[in-house]
Amino acid sequence: MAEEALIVIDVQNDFCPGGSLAVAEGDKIVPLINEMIGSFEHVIVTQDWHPADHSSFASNHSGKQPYETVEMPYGQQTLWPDHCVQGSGGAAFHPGLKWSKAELVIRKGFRKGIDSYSAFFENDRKTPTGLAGYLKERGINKITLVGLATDFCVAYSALDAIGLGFEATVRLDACRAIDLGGSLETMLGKMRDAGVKLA
Ligand code: VGL
Ligand code: ZN
Repeated sequence: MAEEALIVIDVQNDFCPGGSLAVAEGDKIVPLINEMIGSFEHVIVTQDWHPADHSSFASNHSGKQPYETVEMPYGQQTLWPDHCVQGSGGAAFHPGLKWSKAELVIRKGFRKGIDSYSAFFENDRKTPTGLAGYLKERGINKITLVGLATDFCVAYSALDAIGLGFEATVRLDACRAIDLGGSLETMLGKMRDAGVKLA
């Protein structure tokens, strides 16, 4: 029988109003996500989890500002304000998120030299996080994604899920976007074209 999991992406203080990489209304989705957590048998949460010297932070590139891009060995990388530093309050889940039921916490972006938007692969698009193996071993072939941000970590995760043969639905009412230079429209189009269900 098809098993289904809810994947809650990066609902962390730094992505909510008051955080260092705040997504507008990032906190507004918490009550809906809590309701959804209650109705799924399998719940997995992801946590952006960077060392303080992470290469995705503009502060670690002299002369660079947040939202500029740099060329990394694995390709183009957007630079961000320092965010979700391992063990910091900003990296903690939003205090209202009822995530205790989660059977797995996937941490990503914990290696200095490489960022990871997707819950499945790091930004070299090759290094797996282990999530696909976990889902496959547990017989879970269908996922619903919610969280932050729609146009980065949620979209990259959904696209990788399809590429790996999972059925993927993004609940847009339980996501909010950064929308950097049209990134929301671009990523919604890519998800639609790839066969991600947008609900
Ligand atoms: C994210 C930018 C940098 C996200 C994480 O969760 O969408 N965006 N790190
Ligand atoms: Zn990050």
